[in-house]
Amino acid sequence: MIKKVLVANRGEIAVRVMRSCREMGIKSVAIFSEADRTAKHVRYADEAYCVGPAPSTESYLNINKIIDVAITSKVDAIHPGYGFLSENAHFAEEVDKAGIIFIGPSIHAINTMGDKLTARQLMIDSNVPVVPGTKENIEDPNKLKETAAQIGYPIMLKASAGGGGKGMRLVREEKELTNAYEMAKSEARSAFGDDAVYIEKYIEGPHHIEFQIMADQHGNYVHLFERECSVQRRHQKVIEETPSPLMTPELRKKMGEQAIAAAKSVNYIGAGTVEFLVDNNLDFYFLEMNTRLQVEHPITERTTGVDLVKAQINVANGLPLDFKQEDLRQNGHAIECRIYAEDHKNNFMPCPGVVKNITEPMGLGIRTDGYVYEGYEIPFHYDPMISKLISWAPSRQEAIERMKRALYEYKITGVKTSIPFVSRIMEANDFIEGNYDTHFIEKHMDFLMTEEDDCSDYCEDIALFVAYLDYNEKLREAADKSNVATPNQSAWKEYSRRKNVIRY
Ligand code: MV4
Repeated sequence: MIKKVLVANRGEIAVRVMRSCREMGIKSVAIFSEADRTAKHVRYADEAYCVGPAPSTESYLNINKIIDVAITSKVDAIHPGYGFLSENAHFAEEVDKAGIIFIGPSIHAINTMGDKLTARQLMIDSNVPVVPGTKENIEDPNKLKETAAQIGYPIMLKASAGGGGKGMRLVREEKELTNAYEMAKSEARSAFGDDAVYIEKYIEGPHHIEFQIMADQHGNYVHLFERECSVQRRHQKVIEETPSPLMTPELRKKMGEQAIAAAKSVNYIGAGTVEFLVDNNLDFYFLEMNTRLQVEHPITERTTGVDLVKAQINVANGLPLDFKQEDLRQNGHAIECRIYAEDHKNNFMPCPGVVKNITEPMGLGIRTDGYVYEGYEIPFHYDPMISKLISWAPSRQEAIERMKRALYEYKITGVKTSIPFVSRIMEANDFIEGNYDTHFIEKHMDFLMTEEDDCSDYCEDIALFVAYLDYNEKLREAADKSNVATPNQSAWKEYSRRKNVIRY
């Protein structure tokens, strides 16, 4: 049985994993870079070891060093979190060779799903719908035109080694084809060292809907329903919610079955996510499978009641899943807003720096998974996501209202954050009506960039002003009685009036 886990990650996900370990009576070991000595995951863990300098290639991606630490600290297992080494088959192999449990799927599953052409072929063989297109690497430029014409424009060129939007090119007409093909190929070659490229029919205005799956070592497979992830900007998710406003019970059943079929085709074990594109006719197509725990897993946890990290550890221990498909229900509605340290008014530039004040939202139906604290310096070396705010309520409308309330309570000073940007999304009619697809952010950019002149940043100041005015009133009364000059209230009055808070 696993008694000690090394978490090969940093930030909010490292803390998230350690929290479940603590609840399970499992000791946790942190690794950290020289830029992360004071990081929250280091403080939270039972033990912590430095694995190298700040750049992740020398620390969080340093396989040999991480395995050294795992051996020295005598852990039974390694949890990779998301990003970094989480989908690196070579790492999983090295962990295995060291006699340590990798909390994740098999090397075979990581490799198969990591190569998009192999995954596509496997889905075709398993009768899981894929986007119409080619099954092979397009090597002959002469065949390129012919194949593209057969599929019909617009088409997409995709790098087999890509995924998540990397090495992708949209081609609307034949005259753009050759150039786009060369670009996609050379981009793939330099980014992945693999220039295999294939063609798919382009799906206009699709939804990105993914299914959470969970499998144990005894052949039990379940899905934990969908997450709607269409609110993205440049392939970075911004908001996720479950259930999807687009979903019907029939579609959910069909997609859930196909997600399980996709997982079964690689004998998947543990937590995984099957991504689909869904078009306007509600036809759906397998896109890729992510062989890790995902950033947005908490919305699934909130609606199903399943602790996914705990389930991952139980599966790694060889235990059977302690729930069956028919036990699972989607209870209410959950929304996640990703909070980035970035300046959306300056082209979404990352904004690392020292956090001066932080007040996190609390109360009914709210969860925050974060890691920054007052005085903490967000390093510029890593992902700028600093927390995830999750709201839950019985209905979607109430979950939105609750999210707005929580965003109002959320105060971070010292660095710019995406709190105003996501707050604005919660006020957009198309979002409120559930009427959106993957083009939502670009379509509503003007609206999202315009903040209303709200006073939430000044609330605590305003409370002080009210107290001051009371005090001033007493001074005035005293002054009237004693015939001395009256204190001047006009500056305070003007401030309050402009902020539209206190009316006289
Ligand atoms: C597509 C597509 C339309 N048609 N494939 C982007 C991320 C990568 N996983 C696949 N992506 C897309 N593939 C075909 N055949 C549109 C996208 C896409 C997208 C997908 C999901 C979420 C946001 C997106 C934003 C732009 C494009």
